Amino acid sequence: MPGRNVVLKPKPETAQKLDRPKLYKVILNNDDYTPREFVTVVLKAVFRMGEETGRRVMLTAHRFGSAVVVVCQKDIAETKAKEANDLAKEAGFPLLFTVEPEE
Ligand code: TYC
Repeated sequence: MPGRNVVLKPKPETAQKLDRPKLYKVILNNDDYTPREFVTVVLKAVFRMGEETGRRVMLTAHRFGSAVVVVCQKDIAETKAKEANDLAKEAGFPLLFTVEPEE
């Protein structure tokens, strides 16, 4: 019978499960001054969203105060948030993206 003589070795004590990297949220924060269209442009340019998704996320932040843009590894989340904040600063708007750990 195939497989009959297979010996199943127990995992060595030292074999450790690799922890999944902790995930972080990039949060889009609402403000009263940044034009809606500019927020959508930034979401499209930095987070590769299409027009419809960008507008939906922008409107979520506009209506509820904030919106989760993406959940990813810490370094990526921080790089993206900085890129987006830099675009806002360059354009003279107070638009703010923040990063926080996912529960
Ligand atoms: N509230 C802004 C306005 O009315 C638009 C806006 C939406 C700004 C979402 C920031 O994250 C934001 N012009």
